[in-house]
Amino acid sequence: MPANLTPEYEKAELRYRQATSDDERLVALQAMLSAIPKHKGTEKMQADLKRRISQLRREEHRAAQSKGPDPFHIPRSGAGQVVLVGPPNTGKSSLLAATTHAPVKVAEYPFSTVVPQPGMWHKDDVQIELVDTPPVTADHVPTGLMGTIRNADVVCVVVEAGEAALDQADMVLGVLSARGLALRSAPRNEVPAGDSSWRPALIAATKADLASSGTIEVLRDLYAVSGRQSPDGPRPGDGLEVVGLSARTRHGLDDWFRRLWALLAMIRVYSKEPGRPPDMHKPFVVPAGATVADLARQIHRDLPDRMKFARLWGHSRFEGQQVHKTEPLRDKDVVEIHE
Ligand SMILES: Nc1nc2c(ncn2[C@@H]2O[C@H](COP(=O)(O)OP(=O)(O)OP(=O)(O)O)[C@@H](O)[C@H]2O)c(=O)[nH]1
Ligand SMILES: [Mg+2]
Repeated sequence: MPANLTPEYEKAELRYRQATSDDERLVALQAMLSAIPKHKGTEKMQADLKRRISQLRREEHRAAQSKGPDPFHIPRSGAGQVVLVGPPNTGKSSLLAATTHAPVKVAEYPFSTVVPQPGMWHKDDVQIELVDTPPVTADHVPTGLMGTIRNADVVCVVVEAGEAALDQADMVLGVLSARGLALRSAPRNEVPAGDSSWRPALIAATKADLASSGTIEVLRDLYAVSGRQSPDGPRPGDGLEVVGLSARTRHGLDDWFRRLWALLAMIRVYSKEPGRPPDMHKPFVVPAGATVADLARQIHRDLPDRMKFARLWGHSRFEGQQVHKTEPLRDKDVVEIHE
């Protein structure tokens, strides 16, 4: 080491050697550069310090860019997004594994899921998005999970059918209610725009293959849609449907889908060209209450203006009845639009 280095430089160099992160290394290198005596004898060292500083800056920049999006932000796709929320080990990931192709980790030990994982559940001719999440406990809600839950269209509380079911459900409902979120088994189209105080929801009691059927009935009685009567007035989960199911035997999965679909408040409508049979494999999925004009808009942006009338098969008085574009549609209607 050249003799003319200052104690200040040497201190900075010591900090560099003992640094445990790139951040600390960068700060130390900058301190070394500013403390080094500026003369011909240290020119090489100065150049070397500058090179190391710019290399570290480049690496930090690259790391910041590759950090990528927030894993707790799950963009919506499909007819609606359902987030599974529950205590550890209740079988949330197993439900995704049973219904989707998502790469989920199922394990005998608790806390096996650490970040949310979406998957598409294709059933009949429609699809809904399920989101598996890391578990919640009375003392811990993973950072970011409330955002995932609020962003979803429907919340499915996943508990184990059995003795612990009631405590598990109460814990989850309590944790959400403490953060300002109530759950109700009412369809999505009843949530007023901009209201984030409640979400459409239901309780799924899993591992029903291990439980006696009575336990699901007890839960159902307690959370019945008519409301739980308690001396303290309504509780956070009053008015919640309960569905019993098993990822292992697949019992109850169809019923679960049907109820989730009802909460999402979507309808499927089939389009048909004049003189041709309808395409019964690819429905248009529109919100409940949508009209013929809404369907037309989904087919082509200009179609609502161009269309003259439609013919309707399904809920109309007679098959092929001529209807106006303001006609509201029902699930499984077949519509033929005439320009
Ligand atoms: N008998 C039975 N076992 C199940 C069922 N569903 C899940 N299990 C078992 O329960 C354990 C936990 O399942 P997971 O799907 O990993 O549970 P999880 O809720 O995702 O757990 P965390 O991610 O830790 O919160 C595993 O050993 C599964 O095999 C079921 O329907 N029946
Ligand atoms: Mg899991």
